[in-house]
Amino acid sequence: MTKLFKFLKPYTRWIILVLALTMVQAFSQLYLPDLMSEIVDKGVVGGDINFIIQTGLIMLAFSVVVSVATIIARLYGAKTGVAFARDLRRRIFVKVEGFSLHDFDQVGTSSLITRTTNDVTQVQNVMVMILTMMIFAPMMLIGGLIMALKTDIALSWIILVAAAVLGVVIGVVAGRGLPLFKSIQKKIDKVNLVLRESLTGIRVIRAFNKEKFEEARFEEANADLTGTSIKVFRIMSFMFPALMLIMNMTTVAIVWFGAHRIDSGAIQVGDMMAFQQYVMQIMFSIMMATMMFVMIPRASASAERILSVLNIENEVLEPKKPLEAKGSCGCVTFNNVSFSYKGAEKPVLKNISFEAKPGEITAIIGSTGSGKTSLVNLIPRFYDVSEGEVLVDGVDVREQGKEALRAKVGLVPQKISLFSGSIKENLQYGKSDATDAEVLSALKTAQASEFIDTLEDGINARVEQGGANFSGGQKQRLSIARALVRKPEIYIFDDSFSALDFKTDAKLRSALRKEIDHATVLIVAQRVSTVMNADRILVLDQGEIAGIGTHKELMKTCDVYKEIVASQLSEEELGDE
Ligand code: TTP
Ligand code: MG
Repeated sequence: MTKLFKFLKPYTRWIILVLALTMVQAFSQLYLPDLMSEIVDKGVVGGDINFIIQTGLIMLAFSVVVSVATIIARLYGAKTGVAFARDLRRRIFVKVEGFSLHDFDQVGTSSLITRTTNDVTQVQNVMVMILTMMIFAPMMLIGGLIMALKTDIALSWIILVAAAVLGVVIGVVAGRGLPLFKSIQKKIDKVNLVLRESLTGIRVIRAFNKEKFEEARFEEANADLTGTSIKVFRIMSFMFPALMLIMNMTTVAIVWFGAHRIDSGAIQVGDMMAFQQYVMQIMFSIMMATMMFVMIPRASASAERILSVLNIENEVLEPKKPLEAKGSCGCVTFNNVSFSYKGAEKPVLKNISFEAKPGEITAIIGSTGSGKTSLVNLIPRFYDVSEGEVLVDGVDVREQGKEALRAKVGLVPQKISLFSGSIKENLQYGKSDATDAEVLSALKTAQASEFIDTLEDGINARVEQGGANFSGGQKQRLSIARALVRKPEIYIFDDSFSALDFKTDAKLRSALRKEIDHATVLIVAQRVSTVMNADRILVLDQGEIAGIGTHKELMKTCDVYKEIVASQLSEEELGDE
């Protein structure tokens, strides 16, 4: 928790203001019982009506000061806490945006969401409490003690007894409640996880008739959270009445023993009343401190969860001095690249060396799981290589600025993601200032014009979240158009033609050839027909290169390739070649 305090720095001025106002508030409140005791002793007992009115007016003025100070202090305390939470959320978001894909897996998406929302709110609430109460309570405690002792030392044993009883009650309650508070956050995570999975997987759940199963799973997580929360509140509900009881017993004790002191002439009636008010202030500040004890551990659990996100060392670091690649032709070179996912036993890619040049199409083919996606993900540096190097324009990708590097790459990922908005907005993800003409031309090359012409709103038609209102092949073409609009030097198509029928596939590739003849093109595919005409075909087999060459060359030399071909093409098609 304390580690998060450094993020409060921009609000130092507000915090100083809150501190100053809290001091005014505390001093005024501590002075009030003193004035009141004078009214009782000198005014009421002495029968001096003018004194009562005068002192009464002073008390009124102090009360107004207290109220105004309290309102302003609370306002700025709350403002600080809320602004602090906003900054935290922003930090987490920016941090997460810079995550490598592996970092995401480490924390989990639903937990990231809980941490950015619920956990930050917990911390915010405590921060507001600290600013509005935590400073006030100790001041009142110490001030109240001094004033009470000044009023009557002989009665002060009552404070000791009351504080001891209070301490025991608080200790018991906090000891039982705190561990539960910590586990609540984890249970919220779990509810979020189940909810998220069932929302995103709703189609599969329906198709497999798993609604009941999912309901049961949600019910379990939900009941777990509810059970723990009820336990916590049950313990806490015991706390308040217990505290009230202690307070009231203390009052009775003061009146009882104070009456004896008055009787023997040791103190006056006003003194006893003032003493009683000071004791109440002391007890009240102890109660406030207790609330903090309850809230802080819960918030620390949240703070830890937030910090663990903020402290993740980004694996894919921005170089200190980014090198500018000389010239920008778009050459991609792999030199002896090996790569393994973190925690995996075997490397996914071993000793990969090849070169993809501008104006050429380099195709990558291989069975599923052979590492094709992993290979192309190394080019925009989603991951860093374990051994060897990946060069773009002759410079290691680790030496280049991430933004500059990625600006050179137009990626059509295997798993397509479209965003909610219009078609045009989605394409402008590739190039933010793309004009309608550019958008239309990219859609034409991607063979998407036909189906877009049938839409009423054309390129302004709506795209639902994740592109849910388009077919698989339509989404692929939109995703291709998004990369085309960018006009990068390097195009990467990761299995981007798989959902297209053969005719559209062929038409699209011939349009691409014309449109992007200057660029470096990498095509990942499963279909031999897609890669046959490439200038260079890379055959991947379990992460290793089984052969490199043109279709003709590979047919002679590479067994793995021959097998793939044999499984796909009929004899006549082969005869054409
Ligand atoms: P991929 O590189 O995804 O294999 P692929 O693209 O050739 O397969 P497909 O044709 O089906 O798209 O995966 C290679 C191996 O790496 C596979 O065993 C799974 C593993 N892997 C991970 O461990 N973590 C990951 O994030 C990915 C993408 C793959
Ligand atoms: Mg793949």
